[in-house]
Amino acid sequence: MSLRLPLVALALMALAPAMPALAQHAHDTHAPAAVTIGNIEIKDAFTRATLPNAPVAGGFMTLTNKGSEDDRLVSVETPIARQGQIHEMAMEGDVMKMRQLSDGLLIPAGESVALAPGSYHLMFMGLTGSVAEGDAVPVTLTFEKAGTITIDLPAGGSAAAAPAHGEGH
Ligand SMILES: [Cu+2]
Repeated sequence: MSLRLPLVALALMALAPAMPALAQHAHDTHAPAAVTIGNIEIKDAFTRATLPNAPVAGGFMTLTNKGSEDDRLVSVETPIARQGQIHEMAMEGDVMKMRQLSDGLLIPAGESVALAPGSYHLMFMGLTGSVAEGDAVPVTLTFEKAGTITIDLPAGGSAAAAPAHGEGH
């Protein structure tokens, strides 16, 4: 009995710093936690449901380099597509087009790079099936320095502009 009170007190103290965040995001019961590999933090990852027979799907997330050296996302693979590519949007004449980044995507030291609809994104080429809202699509990311990690991208609706349960948008 004499041990119980101190343990409860410790548990409360441990929880206390997290409580304002919990209260603020009380609705985000399914919020994907940030994932870290090496110095790279991956947050707010998501994909979008595809229309029937769509040939491609996109992948979106925020990558933050917490290290003191630049890193680079160099490749992406997923079992739902024959090939994963890293794309940017760029003007070609008057037309905004997407283009593969053959040298990968630079993530400068200390900075965040957002992969978002209309901007940098992952592109899954040659889908072998369709993506339905609520699916979790496994994606393997390889960084030049941080290494390789597989994460699940939760699928939002076909027009989702942000993770369905993301934070603070
Ligand atoms: Cu693309």
